[in-house]
Amino acid sequence: MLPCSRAPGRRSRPFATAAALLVYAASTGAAGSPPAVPGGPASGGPVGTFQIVGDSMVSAQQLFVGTADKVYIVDKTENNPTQIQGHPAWAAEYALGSNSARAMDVVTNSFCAGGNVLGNGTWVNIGGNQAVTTGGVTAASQTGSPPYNDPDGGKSLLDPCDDGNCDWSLTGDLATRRWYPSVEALDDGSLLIIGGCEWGGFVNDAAQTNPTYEFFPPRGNPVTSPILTQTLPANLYPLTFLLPSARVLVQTNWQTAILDYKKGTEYRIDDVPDAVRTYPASAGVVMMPLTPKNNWTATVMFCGGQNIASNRWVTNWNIAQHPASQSCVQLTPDLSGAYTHVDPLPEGRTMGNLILLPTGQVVCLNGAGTGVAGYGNDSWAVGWSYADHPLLFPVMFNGSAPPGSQWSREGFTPSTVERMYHSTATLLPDGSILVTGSNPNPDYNVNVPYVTEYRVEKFYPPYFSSRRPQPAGLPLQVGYGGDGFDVTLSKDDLFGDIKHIEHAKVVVMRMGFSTHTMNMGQRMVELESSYTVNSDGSAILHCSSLPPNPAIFQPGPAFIYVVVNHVPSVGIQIMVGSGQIGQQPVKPPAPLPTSVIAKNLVGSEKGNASVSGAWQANPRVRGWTGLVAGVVSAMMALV
Ligand SMILES: *[C@@H]1O[C@H](CO)[C@@H](O)[C@H](O)[C@H]1NC(C)=O
Ligand SMILES: *[C@@H]1O[C@H](CO)[C@@H](O)[C@H](O)[C@H]1NC(C)=O
Ligand SMILES: *[C@@H]1O[C@H](CO)[C@@H](O)[C@H](O)[C@H]1NC(C)=O
Ligand SMILES: *[C@@H]1O[C@H](CO)[C@@H](O)[C@H](O)[C@H]1NC(C)=O
Ligand SMILES: *[C@@H]1O[C@H](CO)[C@@H](O)[C@H](O)[C@H]1NC(C)=O
Ligand SMILES: [Cu+2]
Repeated sequence: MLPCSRAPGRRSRPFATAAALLVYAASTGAAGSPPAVPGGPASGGPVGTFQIVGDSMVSAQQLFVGTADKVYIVDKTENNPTQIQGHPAWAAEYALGSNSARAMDVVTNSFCAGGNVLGNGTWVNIGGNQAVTTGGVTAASQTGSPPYNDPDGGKSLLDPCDDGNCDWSLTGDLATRRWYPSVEALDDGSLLIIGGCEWGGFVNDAAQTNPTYEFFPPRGNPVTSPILTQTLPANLYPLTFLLPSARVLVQTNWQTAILDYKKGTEYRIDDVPDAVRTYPASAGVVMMPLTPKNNWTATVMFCGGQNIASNRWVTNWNIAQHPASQSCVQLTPDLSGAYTHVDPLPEGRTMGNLILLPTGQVVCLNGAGTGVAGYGNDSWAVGWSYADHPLLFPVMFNGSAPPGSQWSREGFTPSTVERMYHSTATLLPDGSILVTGSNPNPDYNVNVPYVTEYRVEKFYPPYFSSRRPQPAGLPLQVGYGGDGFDVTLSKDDLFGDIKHIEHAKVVVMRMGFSTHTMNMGQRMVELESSYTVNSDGSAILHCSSLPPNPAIFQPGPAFIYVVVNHVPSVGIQIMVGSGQIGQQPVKPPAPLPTSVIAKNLVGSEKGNASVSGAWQANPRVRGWTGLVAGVVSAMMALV
């Protein structure tokens, strides 16, 4: 079986040579100016459909939403027809407003890099492959030689921007070479960089594994992570999540550990059941919403993947036709080391991204029914692809629904574009899902069953049939504890019915860095809130800041949405925390006012049974014990 990128002559360099950190010279840190109508209208295609909206210019192996209008796309070194600086382009800036792309110069080979955003707003692309020539074969020169002139990216740290002409730049070196590293943001806005191998390949092996973690900004020598020394070969791109306890969940191959990176210690919890979830088995993985109701406790969900024993990854058998797993499991590591099953996927899936919506539902899309990530020239490969039977139908998970009905594709229609290895997906500010990429080939190739794909699609979740709430008063910065803020919702924003205030919520979301079926950093927190309903049927949502713990939601850029009646506003970009890397200011949360409803609406048709019946059950309203009479008297003072 051939490696993901063939690299004859690999290991020609010693272990400790440089890997680059590329930074997109980005000023993405500052929150941009808000749109004229905060959270303005959204437009899209019919609900539940995919629409092809543009061309990515390069193959979208990695991407992230950098600003309200710009998605940054990063490819590997390959022969894309678009040229820049005398070589093919391997990166692009995609403008959502105009659905147009601009080529960018990415300065090292970012093949199978990881990425995430720092607490100061700078996005970093980390690690990569050696310089290559045609067909992904290692180049003669590691500092750049024709035809691709692509310096070694093994230690690259790259960073982007939004001024319309900036490029990626090299901001530093890692201590060790990393291909397929994972990158997790920490509670001080710095990054944990973990795992990978030195020279690439389909799976890891003892001769080139890098079973360590390091930090950016650097904090000294890499530290060995025992789980990474015990999980060969399917332990590239370990699945990592910072937990509210400020420890990191590390799931890789069949094993699971909790890493206390502050102490340099880790311990094991249960093995994951049913299937390998890491690359190349490539399950979908997502942290479920952190909410007041669940006390901001983290539950991570893993869906799909492949049931393949560790000794079967390097034998030559037709892995491309091996059926993928349907299993879907959850883990709440700060409470328990045991996995629990939720409803299985309707069909087995490998490489199915799990994308969180502002409503708290999760959409699974992309991927295939058989095989795994990776590619090679094996006789059984489909073209070069190690996966087959593309799955074009998205499916949505509703964690509140009873067992047996958690997954649904009601009202959805399938895509027409196959999204195999090296495809990507991300939530957009308007609540649609951007889907692009797919290139299970060593170089640009349109003469195979699974081609190098440039088509960009959007998928429109159910709320695209509704008018969007247009909240006023959303902040551009949200801190940890201290004073909150008030958001005004018009009667129209409440869909003309004050009963919708009861479940209205404000959520802070980070879309993450999408690559290899992961969205590194993807996370959503619901803020605590209470409300005042005015006599004219409009309302004010009183919102707390984020909980006073940056490990619940790391500092850095994010998007904020107001969700009413299962319909989100259009998200606006905010800065979470101080905007600086370092210990974040944390204050005790200011108490929220008691929820009140204007007297004229209490007992009215709309404010009557539907609202009053729910008051006492509302877990978000601190200290609320009053009955209707109490509410009415409190209202007198306010309205
Ligand atoms: C964020 O911090 C990194 C690491 O110190 C630095 O390279 C980058 O320039 C900083 N970005 C901003 C916007 O200050
Ligand atoms: C919520 O979680 C915090 C720790 O993050 C804990 O101290 C507190 O007791 C929990 N509250 C409840 C009601 O479980
Ligand atoms: C597959 O790749 C190997 C290693 O590069 C090469 O030796 C072999 O000739 C290739 N086989 C085919 C059928 O292309
Ligand atoms: C999710 O499930 C709950 C419980 O069945 C239901 O009330 C709610 O409407 C569902 N949400 C969506 C968006 O389907
Ligand atoms: C309000 O609720 C009461 C008690 O359930 C009911 O008798 C009354 O008809 C309701 N009023 C309106 C306007 O619906
Ligand atoms: Cu890859």
